[in-house]
Amino acid sequence: AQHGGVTVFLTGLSGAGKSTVADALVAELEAEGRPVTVLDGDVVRTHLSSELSFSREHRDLNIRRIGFVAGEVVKHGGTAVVAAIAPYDRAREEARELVERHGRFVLVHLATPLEVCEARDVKGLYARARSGELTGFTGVDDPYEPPSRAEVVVDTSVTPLAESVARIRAAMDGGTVP
Ligand code: GGZ
Repeated sequence: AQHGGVTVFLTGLSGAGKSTVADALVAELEAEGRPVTVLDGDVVRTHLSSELSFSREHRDLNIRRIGFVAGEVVKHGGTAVVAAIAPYDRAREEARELVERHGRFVLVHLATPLEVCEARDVKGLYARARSGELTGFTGVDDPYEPPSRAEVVVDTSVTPLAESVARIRAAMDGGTVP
């Protein structure tokens, strides 16, 4: 299928499955010969936002930077996949505006329940947040605002990975010339 630039923006709590879904989506796109720019929160915070904390101001600045880079990719007809907590609706909508000047924006809310994310606790961060060793952790003592408008909503505790990817692909392809 022919396609213009598009950004898929995965938002959700730590442990919601953002990186897992992003990896599977990226693998599928690359297998089709479609190069992808991946902007994973963890990696961005190492290379592009290393000086930033997890204050609201810094989280918003992080998402603004990601939105700008994604917009540049989309401007040139590329595909960007973002995986970031992005807890504030206004910052996500700002990213949408930066991208939609140049192409399509697909917001995917990974709405996996907090209890499930916490039970997974891949990096032990929820345990550290509950014990008070780590403060300002999203979902524990820092807010997560659910998206006011998301093109796709997926709970990874009930939806199989392949189905999540298929639903995102359908949203990405919607409106393009076959
Ligand atoms: C949330 C935190 C925090 C706090 C460290 N709150 O699951 P992870 O570990 O591997 O990914 C999370 C990552 C969040 O970075 P983002 O750039 O996606 O956040 S934001 O969009 O809000 O800017 C988590 C880890 O960093 N981490 N401290 N206090 N997540």
